[in-house]
Amino acid sequence: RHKFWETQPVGQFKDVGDTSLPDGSIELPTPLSEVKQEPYNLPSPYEWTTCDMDSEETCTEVYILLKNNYVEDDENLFRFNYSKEFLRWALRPPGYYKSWHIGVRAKASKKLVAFITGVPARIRVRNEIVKMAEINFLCVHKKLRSKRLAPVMIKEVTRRVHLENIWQAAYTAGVVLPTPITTCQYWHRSLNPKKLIEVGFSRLGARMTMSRTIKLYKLPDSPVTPGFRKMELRDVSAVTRLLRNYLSQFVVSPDFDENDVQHWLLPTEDVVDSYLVESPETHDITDFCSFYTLPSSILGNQNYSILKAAYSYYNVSTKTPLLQLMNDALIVAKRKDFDVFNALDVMHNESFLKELKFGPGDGQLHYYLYNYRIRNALRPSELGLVLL
Ligand code: YNC
Ligand code: MG
Repeated sequence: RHKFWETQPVGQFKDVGDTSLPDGSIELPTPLSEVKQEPYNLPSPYEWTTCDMDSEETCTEVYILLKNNYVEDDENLFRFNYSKEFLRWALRPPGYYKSWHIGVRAKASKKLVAFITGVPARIRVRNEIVKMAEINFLCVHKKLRSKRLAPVMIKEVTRRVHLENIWQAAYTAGVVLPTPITTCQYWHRSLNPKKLIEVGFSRLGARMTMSRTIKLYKLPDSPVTPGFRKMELRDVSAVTRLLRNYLSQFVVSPDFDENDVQHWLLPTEDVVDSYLVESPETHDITDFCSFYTLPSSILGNQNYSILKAAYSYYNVSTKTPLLQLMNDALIVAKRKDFDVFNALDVMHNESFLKELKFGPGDGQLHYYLYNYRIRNALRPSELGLVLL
């Protein structure tokens, strides 16, 4: 069934429910001298390239490849349109390896036709902190699909991760592979319902008019929580403490230090937004919320070409009710002109989705670990990890 994945150190479907297999590494690391030193072979018209994301020209090539060939929804109405700034942010976290930003070019034209990336991360699984690669942006040009290029790209990124003495990875996909650690659902909160309906993202509810729908999703002009403000550089240590403490309750989560928080959560214009609640009395940082900016191209609509979407990232409430905190996040996202606010049913998100008028999406997001077995799949609420 899965000619490639059956050969890989991942939980296999045949082993689901087998309690004799231990949790943790599936294969032991090999000495670095035994890691294959040369790249895997590509079909002869193609060659490997390492993509230098500092280069404006290379970043533009990657941007264009993904803009035209990356993930679409089931009905092919929308395609992710990650911005160049976003790609630079996503691919250059603390300690990143340029060698993990892997492209494939046509030898003749030098055109970029495929891409896959990894970035390093420390991921905690129960009590163990594991150095991993987060694998993302696997993309093969539409004209080169179904030629088994993806397995070669996955093997090559694996080889380059092994060369850095890292033996585990985390990734998400919309497709079912052997075997998910959990399966999540996206929920969508309309901010601009008229546009969402016009472009086919959502439908007018039964017995609803457009004006009733607009009224249903109306939000206040500004956040209601006293002390709610944008995160700043001076907040990094307080946010790190708050977030580390919060994430420790989940079975799988990133192990963020201050450098990671500065990179992943300090606001970057049109990439990531973070807000916190500073107690007006004690000046303690008690609550935190964040979202990233990921527009989608709208395929074949006369009036609109871009859907501006915010994606819930990491949120922590200790004093402000999570419902109120997330409503304030919706308010600032609306003020920033987002059309929709998306959230997975991970962490404590279930507790606000229905009340804040999110609706369930179609399509699921499966989370995977490479070379790390977890015997029993998690509930989405046990997962404290959001990948981009
Ligand atoms: C996928 N998304 O099952 P079997 S997500 C992993 N992730 O293998 P071919 C995938 N594997 O079943 P195509 C996959 N999609 O025979 C397909 N596969 O064992 C498997 N789409 O290869 C598939 N981006 O080259 C099958 O297929 C084999 O030409 C078939 O290429 C696939 O970034 C793809 O959705 C996805 O660009 C590149 O369809 C192409 O169809 C495409 O014949 C649109 O491949 C964009 C899209 C995927 C987004 C993502 C995470 C990727 C994770 C990869 C796995 C990482 C493992 C860990 C490595 C480091 C380890 C260490 C240490
Ligand atoms: Mg292919």
